[in-house]
Amino acid sequence: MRAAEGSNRTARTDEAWWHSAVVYQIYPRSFADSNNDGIGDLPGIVAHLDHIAGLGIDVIWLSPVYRSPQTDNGYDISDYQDVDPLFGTLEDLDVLIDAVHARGMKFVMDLVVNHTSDEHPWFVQSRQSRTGPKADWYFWRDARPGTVGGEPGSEPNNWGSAFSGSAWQWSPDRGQFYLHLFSARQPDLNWDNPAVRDAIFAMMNWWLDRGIDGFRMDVINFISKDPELPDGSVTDSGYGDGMPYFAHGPQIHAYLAEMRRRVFDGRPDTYLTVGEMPGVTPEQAREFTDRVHGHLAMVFQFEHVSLDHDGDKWTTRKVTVSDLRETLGRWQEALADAGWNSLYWNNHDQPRAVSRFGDDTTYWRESATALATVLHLHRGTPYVYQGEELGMTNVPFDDIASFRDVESLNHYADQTQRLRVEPRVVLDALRRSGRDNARTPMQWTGDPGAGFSDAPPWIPVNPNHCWLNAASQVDDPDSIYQYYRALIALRHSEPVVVSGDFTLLDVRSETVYAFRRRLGDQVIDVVANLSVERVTAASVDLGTDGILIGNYPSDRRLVGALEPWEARAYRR
Ligand code: TEU
Ligand code: CA
Repeated sequence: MRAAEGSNRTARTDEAWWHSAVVYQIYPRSFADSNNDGIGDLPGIVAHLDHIAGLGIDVIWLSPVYRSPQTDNGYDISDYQDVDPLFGTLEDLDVLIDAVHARGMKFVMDLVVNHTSDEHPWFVQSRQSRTGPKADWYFWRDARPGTVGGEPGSEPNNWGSAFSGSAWQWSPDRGQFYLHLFSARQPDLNWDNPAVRDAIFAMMNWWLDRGIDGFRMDVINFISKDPELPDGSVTDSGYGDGMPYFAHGPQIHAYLAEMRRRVFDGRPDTYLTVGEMPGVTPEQAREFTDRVHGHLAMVFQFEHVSLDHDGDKWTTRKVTVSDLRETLGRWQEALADAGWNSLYWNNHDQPRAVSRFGDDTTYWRESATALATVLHLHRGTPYVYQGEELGMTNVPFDDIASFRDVESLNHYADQTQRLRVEPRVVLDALRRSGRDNARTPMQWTGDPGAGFSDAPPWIPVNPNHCWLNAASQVDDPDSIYQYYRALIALRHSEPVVVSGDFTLLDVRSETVYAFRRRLGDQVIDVVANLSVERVTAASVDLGTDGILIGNYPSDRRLVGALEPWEARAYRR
């Protein structure tokens, strides 16, 4: 860790609290198991809160712990106002919320209201009758005219599900199909029904009254669909792409504005709200996150995490530094004077960034810290996904039996059975892009269970835990953990990091990512060599003075050149 001590220059007063915050995402199944059933839980999180507080984190985002049959690991909820016994009780959650607040951190829950579980009483009732109380709380449609309901080709339209297969499931009880953009056990809610919105806003208010500080909102830009539900253009999957008809639908602004009005506006505090929005553009994000006219504090966009494939996540494509510069730079520019960016490399749906964009072998530490330097010094709110602060990597699963994720298992079945693709070919894709890469148990120690559990874990531990773990890093000044701590401290001590404008610096290099942050007379230059070659960078002073933070020891820094995966931030 090489950081100059903080200055007490003040940030701009109109900054929202989350502008200077750093968020830590917890995936509860994989964080810490306190009762040795091999599955992470709430008391396990409480027991490790100091690891997170030790980083200087301001906000914890907890992925779903609500009652759920766990088809999609909790993103399929059967009771929004109760905790699944797997994770504990509502009382356990209150203890966690209090423990987080006692450490000066805020607590954000995951809101999954584009769909419920098919075990949610709302759906159970809705399926029972076409005229019952919840009859149109979901998207029910008759079979395509002239077809036999339930037969292939009888689906109301040709949309494909994100988890392979059709987006429609036949229900013999009701004699109709219901829509599910994700698994068949995640039926989409019909937000066009005001009673659905009433129930959801009441539930959100119930949670805010329990003392949480905001929501991360799951695929929130999918809640308004084109009422015609027209066919989409057919893709390689053989199904139609429904995105143009269910992303940013006709009522999206009306429903989010109603949410803001009926849940957040009347309250004294301000809440962190981040909307996950696949397919959102910078222009749309600017509108959604405008401080005055917008509805959300920020959104999660997907452009930079889609650079290494051609739209189908199971394909692969080389990512260049200029791709990253171009994409992230465009988002910085678009939200420079209105709206606000979220900043992330990792989450529970993405493979580990150090393996994906970095080098998880020779330059593991350097690439993990270089990527972190670039991300954390951009303008926006950084998110750290559990294990990222340790440099956790993708996992070399060599057998389909090790995988757990419904998206990956459905894809494997679909490719090997329907298209007769070689299993090892599909396994390659799962190893590279599968979500289980992010979901292996947190590596606390080098012990057999990685300090996660003494019981066999629900998903295998990454074998590299024997050397890659928290115990070997938290007290090591040169560790990735300590480097994240220093980066986060910079955001808290340097107003320019929070409020400074952003300018990409053209250093005429294929592999150097360089930019400037400026706030009045405060200027910081960030230069990062995202390659294994030593490089020089034109028109940027690479001296050894004024270095705020750098991931190479000072005695190894060259004047005028950057070592492989070296990153530096200069106060100019
Ligand atoms: O993810 C939505 C989403 O965009 C992802 O499904 C993405 O397309 C895919 O993971 C890329 O591989 C949210 C949650 O984050 C995810 O965990 C859930 O599975 C999904 O919604 C359904 O709730
Ligand atoms: Ca447990």
